[in-house]
Amino acid sequence: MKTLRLGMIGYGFMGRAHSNAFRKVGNFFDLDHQIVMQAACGRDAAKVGAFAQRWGYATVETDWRKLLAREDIDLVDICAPNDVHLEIAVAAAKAGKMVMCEKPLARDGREGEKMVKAVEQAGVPNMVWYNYRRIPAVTLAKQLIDQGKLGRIFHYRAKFLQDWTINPELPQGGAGLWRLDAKVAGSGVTGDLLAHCIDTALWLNGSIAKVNAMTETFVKERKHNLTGKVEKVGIDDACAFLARFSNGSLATFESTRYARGHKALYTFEINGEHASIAWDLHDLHRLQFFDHKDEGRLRGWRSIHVTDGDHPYMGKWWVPGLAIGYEHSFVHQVADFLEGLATDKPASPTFRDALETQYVCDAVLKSAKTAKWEKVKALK
Ligand code: SOE
Repeated sequence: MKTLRLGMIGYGFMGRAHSNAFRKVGNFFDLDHQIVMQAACGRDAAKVGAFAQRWGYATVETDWRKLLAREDIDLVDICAPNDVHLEIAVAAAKAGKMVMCEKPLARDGREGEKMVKAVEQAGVPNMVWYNYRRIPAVTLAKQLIDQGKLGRIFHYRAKFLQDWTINPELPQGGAGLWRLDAKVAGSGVTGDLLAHCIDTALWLNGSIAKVNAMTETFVKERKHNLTGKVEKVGIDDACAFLARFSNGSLATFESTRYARGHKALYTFEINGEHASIAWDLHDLHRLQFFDHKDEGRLRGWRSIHVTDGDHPYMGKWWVPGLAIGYEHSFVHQVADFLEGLATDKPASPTFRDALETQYVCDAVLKSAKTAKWEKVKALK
């Protein structure tokens, strides 16, 4: 078995989700590579030290440049805020490291293009963590669509609703709240939440040709944690957009952090000529399926409990009927990345695949400004 020595950059929510995946993957999947938890990197020595101890990293770095200079690191995982993805990824590629990067790839398409160029010129394996693709029910949706069970697709409808920023006293910036700081995050719900919906949509239904969007910033000013001053809020708190896919289907996408009562309600529904499917993150192991080809008297929405041995990924886990959860989507992502290394067929989304999501986000934010339909830049 080959070893793959991991250097993790960042120790927040995603640092934990990814570390958990790297630790578990070898217990459940048959792989050619064994992950070695080699180093954790973060600016706060005490915090990153405690993180490294908890998750089993052998060493600690407080400067990512030092981590990249080390010869005992093969794979770098970027779990730091969006504004440093570009710089770290380009340097990691130049240092010949494999690179995994938390979503969104970058703050915008321009940054994303530089990242794609860097990993492709260096020829290093790369991947972006759009984890929801790898929830078994979502992967099953992909299989059903690819098998032609839905036929021609007419409609795609997606939402990602949260409610954690309604309080106007919530500050922006700094640890945990950089998502509210446009300079760091790039955008608000568009890059943070709709990016997930867009990634899944591109994967399930192909490219998006054009969009027409509206955004709103409900709380215009917030105290900034780093400067201590009340500053203008630059992110979109809510965004809704219409889209036309290249296959002719019509779509609506909506995301907000102001939907009181919803914590992380990601849902999508797809209506095709023969069948429809629907999925809901709050009930993530179920896929709703309606098949018009069923005998008329028995026709109806069926709720498939995606936990059987022949469902995607499920044969690797417990016994039929026992559900898995959110964290497993990350384990699946590592398993697929390693499978991609072993077979030389890179697992998706690579940086280049994820750049397409970035282009859609750019068009959405542009349309919200121009109040016009905007074309999505085509991925080369
Ligand atoms: C924001 O609250 C957030 O944590 C996103 O950043 C994640 O990508 C999403 O999966 C859950 O919500």
